[in-house]
Amino acid sequence: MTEDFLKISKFKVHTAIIWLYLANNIILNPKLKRGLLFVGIVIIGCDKPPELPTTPSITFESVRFATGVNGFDSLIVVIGFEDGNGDLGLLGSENQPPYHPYDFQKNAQGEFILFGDPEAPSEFHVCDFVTDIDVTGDEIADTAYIVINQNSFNIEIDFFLRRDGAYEEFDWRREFGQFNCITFDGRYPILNSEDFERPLAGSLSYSMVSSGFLPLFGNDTLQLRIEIKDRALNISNTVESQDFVVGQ
Ligand SMILES: [Ca+2]
Repeated sequence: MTEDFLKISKFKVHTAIIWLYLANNIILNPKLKRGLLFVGIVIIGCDKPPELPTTPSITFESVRFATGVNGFDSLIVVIGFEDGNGDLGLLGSENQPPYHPYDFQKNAQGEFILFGDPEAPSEFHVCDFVTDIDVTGDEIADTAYIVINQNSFNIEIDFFLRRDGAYEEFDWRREFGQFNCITFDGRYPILNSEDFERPLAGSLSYSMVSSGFLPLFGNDTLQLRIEIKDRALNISNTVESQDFVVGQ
């Protein structure tokens, strides 16, 4: 939080601590076990608004690996955030545009593209297709080509492996897409506790649970890159974690 913000926060300040378990929207590889995203938030909101941009801005605070029971380990990242109009957070039930999960892809004739069509990826990845759906109306189950709508998430977490001094992205969706569509992109909940726009600032703790961190990464050097969106789809700056090793 900036010094200016602290000065302004002499106005009536609401502080709330909310701990929420969110049903995640991750489809985890069964071998990696299913987990929950755990989001903890400390919010400071002001009725008399400081002049903050309406696009969210974030800072990296910490990342921590914690071993759990039965192999369910946690990677907990904490970021600081501020947003001038506080339109932060999505409900899990908000699946209407622009927050819908994916877009069907259509060809030049406006027809749905199905698996096997020349316009579709030739290799099957779960992230690229919806199966058992009758999109053509002929009562035949289709496998239709889709593109995931990144606006269905309001927090994006990208994993990078450091190898030979360079960072390479570890793309969960591509690594396991032949089996399951895995991502640690997700949703944090509505943060504004009042029914009017106001500046918000605070910390957001985002926990990713998986039994795959140690087997996949062991002594590799990892870095996370994180960004968030507000409800108007304004995208924050991207922050980077420090390098860390889950196996140490
Ligand atoms: Ca905003």
